[in-house]
Amino acid sequence: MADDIQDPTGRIKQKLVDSKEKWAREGRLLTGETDAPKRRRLPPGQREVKNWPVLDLGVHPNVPAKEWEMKVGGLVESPATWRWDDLRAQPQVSHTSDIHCVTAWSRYDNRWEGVAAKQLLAVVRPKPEAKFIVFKSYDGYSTNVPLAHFDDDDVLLAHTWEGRPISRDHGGPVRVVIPKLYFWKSAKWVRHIWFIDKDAPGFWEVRGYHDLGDPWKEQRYG
Ligand SMILES: Nc1nc2c(c(=O)[nH]1)N[C@H]1C(S)=C(S)[C@@H](COP(=O)(O)O)O[C@H]1N2
Ligand SMILES: [Mo]
Repeated sequence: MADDIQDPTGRIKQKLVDSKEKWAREGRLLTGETDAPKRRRLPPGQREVKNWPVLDLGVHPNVPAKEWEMKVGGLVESPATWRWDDLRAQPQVSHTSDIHCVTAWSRYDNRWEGVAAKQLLAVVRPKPEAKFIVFKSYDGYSTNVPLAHFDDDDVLLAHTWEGRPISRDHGGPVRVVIPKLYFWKSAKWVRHIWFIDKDAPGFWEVRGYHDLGDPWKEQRYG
């Protein structure tokens, strides 16, 4: 497997990328209900689905669990490289949460199992100047979040969904799950977790998507 993350734009579905950039320019799907109360389970402009759509750049990297390797570094006291056995040797947690995709579907009650983000943070210990995280994936995808949004009880490095290993098309063997943000922030096939002091927009963020992506504030586009 190539060691460098390649710019994915040569291999991805360019038409899909173009049409999503167009959506961002036009503000497609925006309702303007930015003050939707949290007591309503469905964020503004979303509809509930019972299936689980697959959304990505069209490249599904084949990363067998035994070959998966994740580097965690940047502004941390104790950089780490986790392979599958290292991940499984960490304390395992289960958490049930809703998925909210920017393309307007939401899926309730997904039971994830994996390692809590808070556990990873306890292991690598971010330095005080670390304020943001960039995730990089085996398909070349990247996405960014403020450290404060990763440091939450419902955030997981997940390997299991509904009691079964996460399938390759949904980002197995290991994906990030950040339920309080739109699902494009949840990197599939996660490969690097990098702690940085200044924000660095990822694949969709540089193509017109919102930098934070809070579904309750309908932060679809930036
Ligand atoms: N590595 C990687 N992660 C990714 C993506 C991607 O293209 N590559 N797409 C994002 C987007 S836009 C969405 S909506 C979700 C979709 O996850 P799913 O296919 O499991 O529903 O993955 C996110 N994580
Ligand atoms: Mo998405």
